[in-house]
Amino acid sequence: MAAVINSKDKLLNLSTLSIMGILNITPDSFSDGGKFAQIDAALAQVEQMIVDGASIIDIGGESTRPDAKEVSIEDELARVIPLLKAVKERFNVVVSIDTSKAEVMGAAIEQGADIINDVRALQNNNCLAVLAQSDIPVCLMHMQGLPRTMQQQPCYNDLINNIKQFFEQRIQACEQAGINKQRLILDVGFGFGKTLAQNYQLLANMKQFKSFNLPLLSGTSRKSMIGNLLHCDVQQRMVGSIATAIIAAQQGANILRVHDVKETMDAIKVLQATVQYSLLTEEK
Ligand code: 7PJ
Repeated sequence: MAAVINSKDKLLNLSTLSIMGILNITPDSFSDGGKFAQIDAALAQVEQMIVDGASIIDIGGESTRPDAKEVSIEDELARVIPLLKAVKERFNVVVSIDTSKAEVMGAAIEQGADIINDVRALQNNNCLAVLAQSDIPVCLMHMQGLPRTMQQQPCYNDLINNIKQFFEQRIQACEQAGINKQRLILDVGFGFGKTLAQNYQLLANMKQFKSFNLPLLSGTSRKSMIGNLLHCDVQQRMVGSIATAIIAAQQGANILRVHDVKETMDAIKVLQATVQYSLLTEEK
């Protein structure tokens, strides 16, 4: 297992769990009028997430909700790059950029991004080539279909093995393009072309993906797999999200991508204390 992943000057120690805090940027956040105020608000959110225990900040400028409009390259660059620059100037934190566009990846790498997080696993044009030019880690996420239609009829003949096959193919494509396997992080992609049952089947079986000997990222925070189970809207999903985070951690997840950093960290500390103090008991 790659316990330590090297991202330029920073070492992310993945033998313990890392919390990746999600930085919300709303589509109209960066309309000219509000630009500086919005960046200030985002920086305040980043600072709070760092204080609360996040070691990675995930910045994304494209919504992958089924009803979301496509975002142009120009708009995505305008949303992400100034914020990335501002965060890198102000904080010494690992910054991940959630994008599927090669142009955004390239610009982000130039501006000091530490991780590229791609829900399309570098399948879009030129993404492999852009990443091959750098040496930063990349998260490859599994998605069946595309955001607009992915939830219509998710279909697998063998959920776990189909996703394993996808990872095998993407790892191979990366290696062929010149991206070392040791740079890769895997993510089963909760909510991306999966039914409620399939999402929970994946959560229960996350350990199986440890067979790749790569770090695993888990992103369940506030998703429909919680809302549809608990029949609650997005503001009421924190407790359910934390429950999934704990299960993912027990299943061997190395990075938890979450909105509620402080609350998730509290729950993780309880889990870690339990694991640590369980060693005081000798097995009979
Ligand atoms: C994920 C993501 C995820 C990774 C989003 C949302 C949708 N990146 N970006 N994994 N989800 N790696 O947060 O609800 O699950 S956007």
